Amino acid sequence: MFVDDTIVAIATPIGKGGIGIVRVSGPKAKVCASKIIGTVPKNRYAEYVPFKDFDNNIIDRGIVLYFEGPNSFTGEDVIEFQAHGGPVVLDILMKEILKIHGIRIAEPGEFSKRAFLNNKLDLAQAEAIADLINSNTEQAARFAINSIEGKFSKLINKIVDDLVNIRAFIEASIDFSDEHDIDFLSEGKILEKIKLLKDEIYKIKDQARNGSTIQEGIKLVILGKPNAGKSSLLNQFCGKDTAIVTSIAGTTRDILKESIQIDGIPIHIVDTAGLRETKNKIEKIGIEKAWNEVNNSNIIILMIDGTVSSYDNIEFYNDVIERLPEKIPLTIAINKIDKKNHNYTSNIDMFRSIAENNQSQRTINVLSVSAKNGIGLDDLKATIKDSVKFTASTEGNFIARRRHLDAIDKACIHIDESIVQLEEFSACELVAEELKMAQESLNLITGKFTSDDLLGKIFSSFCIGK
Ligand SMILES: Nc1nc2c(ncn2[C@@H]2O[C@H](COP(=O)(O)OP(=O)(O)OP(=O)(O)O)[C@@H](O)[C@H]2O)c(=O)[nH]1
Ligand SMILES: [Mg+2]
Repeated sequence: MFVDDTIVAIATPIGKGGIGIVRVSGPKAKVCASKIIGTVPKNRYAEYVPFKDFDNNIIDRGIVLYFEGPNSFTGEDVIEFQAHGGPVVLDILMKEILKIHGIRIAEPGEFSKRAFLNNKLDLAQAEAIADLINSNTEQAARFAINSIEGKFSKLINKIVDDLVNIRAFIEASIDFSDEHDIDFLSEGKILEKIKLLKDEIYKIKDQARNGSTIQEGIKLVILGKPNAGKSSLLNQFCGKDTAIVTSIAGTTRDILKESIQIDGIPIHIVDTAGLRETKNKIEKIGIEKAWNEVNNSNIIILMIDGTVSSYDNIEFYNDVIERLPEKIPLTIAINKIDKKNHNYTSNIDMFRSIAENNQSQRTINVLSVSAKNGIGLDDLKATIKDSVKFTASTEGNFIARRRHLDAIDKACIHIDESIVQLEEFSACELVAEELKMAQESLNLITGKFTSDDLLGKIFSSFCIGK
């Protein structure tokens, strides 16, 4: 990549600290070193020197590091000044550097973007840097470093290579089918290869789902009738009184959100207004908001008050279930077990029987809890973890984003379709076309062919100086 301008930014966080780093990358890096320390330092050696302004006054004294391109993070000449970590001293240093013609302040993520454009890392690796910096759990950080090290990209590149080979094989068999006796397709070799590839990509898909769960977390929405104990459950989950809890039906109106972790998985819990027919304008809006939260959730907990008659509860359940998307796993929590109410057993029996006779695609779990006293909370957590199909393994973990999952999903669809075309219609051209589309989709992950728009979107979410 050819760039004219040199960029500079403070790479350490804003605030006071022992050390603050100002990083410069681009063709003027050496000029910058000459202006600030009077010389170009030796490549890859740490030197303790005074940093000076244009009038030769010492601004600070610190370590300077020079990384000659292309052996630097960005692939360009890079100079790093490690000064004392005070906002004012770093500001003075920045001001002096910005006096040099051709040097400007870096945009967010611009160092990483240059590293990507200079082929120092691919897009999945660059994104993983931001994910490592932003990780909130140890597991997320460990997954992210694996992606930076190229674990994810390697798997994707292997599939892409295989796709290229199979396509070449098919095209050869189309081109030479008249001249040669060997018919690759009828020998089943290609089908075998594609099926192997399919197994591999589905495995990667599971791993990527784990990676995205760790990165983005899962959204859990608590639904139920007024007074069922939804807010009590939210409070119990996060260990504090986030929500107001009263015995007045219709206490919660607004959506309340809290994030917790279950074994390192971020869970974003949403407490909602109790669902019922109401004329109250405020409550109505609250109920509408509750339904809006449902569609993009990963899990729903339906809170049922076990002390209410099962007749009332089934009526409510039948109304609600119609509106819940089948793909979202449902956990029915029968609450207030501590009350030892005579209705409790019939509620449990009824909902267990619903779960056992469930004919739909939906996963349904039924649990006994007391939101007030925390009874059954561990079982509830285990069920949540099971529902998202998260399987932590010691190897093969990497961080992934929604966009990576979408690309893999798309590739899977094309690979499945290629098998159909081959098995049912022996349509070689269409098989090749499907495989090509699978390949293109996977290339989006590593950024082999990526639009400027997407790059802009990805890198602008990075922090400044990275
Ligand atoms: N004994 C007992 N009482 C509970 C339990 N869970 C909730 N409650 C009580 O039930 C009442 C309603 O609890 P909330 O948590 O406010 O119920 P909610 O579903 O959020 O209600 P709305 O916000 O009105 O929709 C309160 O008086 C709680 O103390 C429980 O497990 N056992
Ligand atoms: Mg509530």
